[in-house]
Amino acid sequence: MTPITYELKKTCKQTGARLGRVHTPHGSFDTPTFMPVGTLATVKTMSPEELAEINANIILSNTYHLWLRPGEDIIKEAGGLHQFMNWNGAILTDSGGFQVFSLSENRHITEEGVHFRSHLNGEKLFLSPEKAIQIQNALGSDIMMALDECPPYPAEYQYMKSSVERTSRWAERCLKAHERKGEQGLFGIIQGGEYEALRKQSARDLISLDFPGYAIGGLSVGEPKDVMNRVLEFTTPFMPSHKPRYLMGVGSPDSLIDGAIRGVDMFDCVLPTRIARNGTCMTSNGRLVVRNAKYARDFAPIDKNCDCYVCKNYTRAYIRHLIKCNETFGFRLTTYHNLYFLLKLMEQVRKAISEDRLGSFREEFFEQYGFNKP
Ligand code: PRF
Ligand code: ZN
Repeated sequence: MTPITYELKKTCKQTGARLGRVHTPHGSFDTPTFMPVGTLATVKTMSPEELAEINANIILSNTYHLWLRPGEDIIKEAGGLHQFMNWNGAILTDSGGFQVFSLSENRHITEEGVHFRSHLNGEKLFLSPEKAIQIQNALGSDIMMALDECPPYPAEYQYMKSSVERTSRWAERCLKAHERKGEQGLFGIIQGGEYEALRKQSARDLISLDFPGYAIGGLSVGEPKDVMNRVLEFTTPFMPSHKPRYLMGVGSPDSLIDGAIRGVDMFDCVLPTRIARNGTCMTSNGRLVVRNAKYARDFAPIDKNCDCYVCKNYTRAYIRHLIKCNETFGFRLTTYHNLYFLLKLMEQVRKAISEDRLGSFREEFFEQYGFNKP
């Protein structure tokens, strides 16, 4: 029934990381992969043609934002989100739960759903599991996400337990409300914070509902890196090996590698695109703040080891100048490079898995990126 399937190709003998392929109604993609974020039906500054050029094959968009603007009815009328934005690759939409918790004021959670005010005009709104699915059915994304609650870090065990239980009940309601089961896949989201027993309970509840894929939510919410790694280490073994595993909101190069090593297949994050618009680039030698004065007369590319369109044609000095002057083209260049860098990193990760050397790749990458420095 579900149009989303996962093929496990092999696991890395050195680390246990998974090499796989996910099939969707809008093409297939190799995993582990990174999904660029296109919140408002655009990956900021990038055309769909440019996304295709850097080998992005799945992007993420947001139910919450598209519901508020332009409204899912308009997107449905356009023929769905793919047609509306002219993107023919796969699209995953987040359910809106997390955005409501992070963006809106005066939110109030009940068993029915979450009451809150629009971050745009203060209008009173209500998002329920049924509503989140109705909007995503109208958008026509390939992968939809169930409505969940992502509690802040740290949260008390008792609060987290009742939250996990509600998220499970909401997941069941999402599944019941889903009206396009043959065309769109719905993923469940495992919560439970840092508590192993709750992650286990959450995974068990959701697995009994038989989703075509599972996400790990509630991480990268302010906890230290070693907590995230530990949670991943005990959570992924609770997840089925024949379905994709998606770690939500994670996109720093070190966390992508460390997540893959713990069995994660999909990641998304605004990090590469957001820092790009602030003049920060990801390079093989770590972050480079190209707006800094020291690059004013630096006519080298952003990353001498990068073979992207930007690094082949433009200098640090030029890009710095554009960004200092708030010129749109500057943001396009840094965004293009950062996304290229992360997608290329994931390609290197997949190659390392196929050759059973992801552990060695991690060591080399961390050394060069500067993560091993005290
Ligand atoms: N839930 C949902 N979306 C998310 C998260 C979550 O927990 C996170 C956590 N980092 C990012 N995006 N629905
Ligand atoms: Zn580059």
